[in-house]
Amino acid sequence: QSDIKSIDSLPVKASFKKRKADLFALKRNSRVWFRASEDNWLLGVVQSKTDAGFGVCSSDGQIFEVGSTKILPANPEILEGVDDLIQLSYLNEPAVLHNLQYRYAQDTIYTKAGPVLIAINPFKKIPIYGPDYVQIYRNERKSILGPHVYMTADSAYKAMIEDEANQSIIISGESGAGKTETAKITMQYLAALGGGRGVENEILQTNPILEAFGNAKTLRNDNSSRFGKLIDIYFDTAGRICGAKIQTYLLEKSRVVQQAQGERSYHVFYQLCAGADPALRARLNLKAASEYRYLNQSECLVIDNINDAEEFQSMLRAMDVVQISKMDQDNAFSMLAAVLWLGNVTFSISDSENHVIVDDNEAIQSAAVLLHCNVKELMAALCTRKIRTRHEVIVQKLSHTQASDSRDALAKAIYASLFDWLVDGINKSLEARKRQTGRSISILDIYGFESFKKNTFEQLCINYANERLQQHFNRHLFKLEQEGYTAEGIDWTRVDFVDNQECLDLIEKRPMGLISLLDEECTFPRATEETLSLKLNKYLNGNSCFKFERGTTFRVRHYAGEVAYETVGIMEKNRDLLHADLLHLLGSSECSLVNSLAERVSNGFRKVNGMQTQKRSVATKFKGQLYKLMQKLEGTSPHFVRCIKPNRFQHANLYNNDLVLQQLRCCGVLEVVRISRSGYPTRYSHHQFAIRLPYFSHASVLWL
Ligand code: AOV
Ligand code: MG
Repeated sequence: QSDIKSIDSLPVKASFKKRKADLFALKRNSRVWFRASEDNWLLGVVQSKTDAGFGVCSSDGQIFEVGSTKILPANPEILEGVDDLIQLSYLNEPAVLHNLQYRYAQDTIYTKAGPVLIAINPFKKIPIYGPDYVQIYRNERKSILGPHVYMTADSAYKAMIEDEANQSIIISGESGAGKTETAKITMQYLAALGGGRGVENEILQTNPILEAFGNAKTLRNDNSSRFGKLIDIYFDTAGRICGAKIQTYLLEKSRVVQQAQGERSYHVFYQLCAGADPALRARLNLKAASEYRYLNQSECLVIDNINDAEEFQSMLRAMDVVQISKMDQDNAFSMLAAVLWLGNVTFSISDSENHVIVDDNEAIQSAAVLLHCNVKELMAALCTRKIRTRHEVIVQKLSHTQASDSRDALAKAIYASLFDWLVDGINKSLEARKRQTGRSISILDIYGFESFKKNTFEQLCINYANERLQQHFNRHLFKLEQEGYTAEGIDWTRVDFVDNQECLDLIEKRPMGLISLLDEECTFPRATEETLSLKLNKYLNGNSCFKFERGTTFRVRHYAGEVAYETVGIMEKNRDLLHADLLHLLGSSECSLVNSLAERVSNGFRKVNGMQTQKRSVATKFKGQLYKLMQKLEGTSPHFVRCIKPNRFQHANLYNNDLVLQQLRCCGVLEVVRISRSGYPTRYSHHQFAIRLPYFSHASVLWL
């Protein structure tokens, strides 16, 4: 973290001058923050000025000698726990932290930071949601209650109607900080505006479905989103919701076949195993979750306080509401069971060259039945590979590793295409039915920044997405704001901020960025993790955001901290190959869902030498998706919500100052407060202003 600039140094010159003036103003009995030890700030009262600094009395009556670099003015008591950090007279780190902690201790989890809403995860139910609260925020009595996501949702709604412009609510924060919950609360508010019974309810019910299929327990969050999601909510001329559309981003498919110890695969598998009724169980030949290797390998089958069987019932009800037919539901469950049985498929060595054959057992039989394909053909497709030369077709036998990989590739392809199929089905149901105004509010909830002990391709993609989002935040709140002042010739002291362009360049610049180099290496059949590491080291070592560590590890300095990535498995995940034989097999299935899944998979592929190769690598495709996402967001008026995680243990009533500070520092919220405080609260062109005049409140008109 040492590389990330402390807010006290921003902006360098102004703050230095201001600091000196602040210190000079400290008198006997001034309230101050002083640093008793590293990063531990205490509140005290100045007793005396000394040559070296100050004599300070702490709140428990102890006297400290404090050097002048370790003391900061504290806000008067009357400013204790203000609604908006802008109101603080002194905007130093201890003051901001104290204000947030003071509020958090009273279960006031929302605080404004200028234009940004800060939401600190309470990790417990707080009674500030539901119809009564919706009414309050809707009826403009929000000033009684203070900041809330309802307030943000309401501002977006009003701005959409009044300015006739599309809006976006962009929710960011680390993994486990509360983005998905916040997104749901926002959706609830917007749904409540329309009465909440028709399409509004369908929109809300997409959440339990998508969470079942796209969320999983990780070491950071019991309900971690493993895909990104943008939902556009459309409104009709009466200002009511008339439909919605969901776009998803890069699902972490490796999780289907492998998870870190203590993590789980997607919730829906455990839900199905625990909650299926006897008839479904019999049809799928379903066993307990502990019987499936894809689920038992990580030694974590249950989540505290979660009943998978009950969740399954809620999910079924949600599928009914969203009008996914019973037949489609049944077919989807067959696919899930097929994936689980595939995971139990085993191989035995069949000859002296260590080639394998598939063991003929319950696993392969069940998988074939569920996929509606011929078991002999499935066995052949898993342990051999047909290679077509110009004159003949050669059947190549596979080694144990190759066969296991092709089995896992099949399972991943089925699951990922099932997920896309489900999203398409949901979108069909949500299609706008009434006449639209073309106006929408989009809510963005992606996977948050992640740093584990071991990080690989998935974390690189997730953190890259967060890096992009951070730039969008910076652009809006710093660049555009300051450019606006400069363009209008307004006298203005620049506020510096931590620009993350360099890190983005490192990842996406062509031809020498991480993604380009990775893609290039992926085209060499003989490339290994070592050759990839060498290549990255050769071309990227000069970049200040990149550090080659040793062997197959490299480090990237992200805006939110440094992360060590391993190249192990990165190329396979980026290539994401599925052998043509397996694809043919799915295509030949008698089940229309399996056929359509095969079609989805093959759309992303092209054929090279009998091998299905991705048209574009996974990372490049993701880059394109993110680019489109940003373009779309650029066309909306953004509302930012920053979720903050108060502790690493998902515990209620536990507030770790350092952790909060680190998140505030790296996301630039404090600089935003500085800018907004010195900037102008509203800006309109003369023309806009003249048109909007009737909307202005009395106060604004008087001011005019
Ligand atoms: P995330 O979306 O930011 O992480 P979640 O929204 O899943 O985080 O929140 C994690 C957990 O925190 C939830 O399961 C709740 O238990 C709790 N929580 C969050 N917000 C609230 C709230 N407003 N009230 C009560 N509990 C809350 V990730 O998807 O891992 O980046 O990928
Ligand atoms: Mg989430």
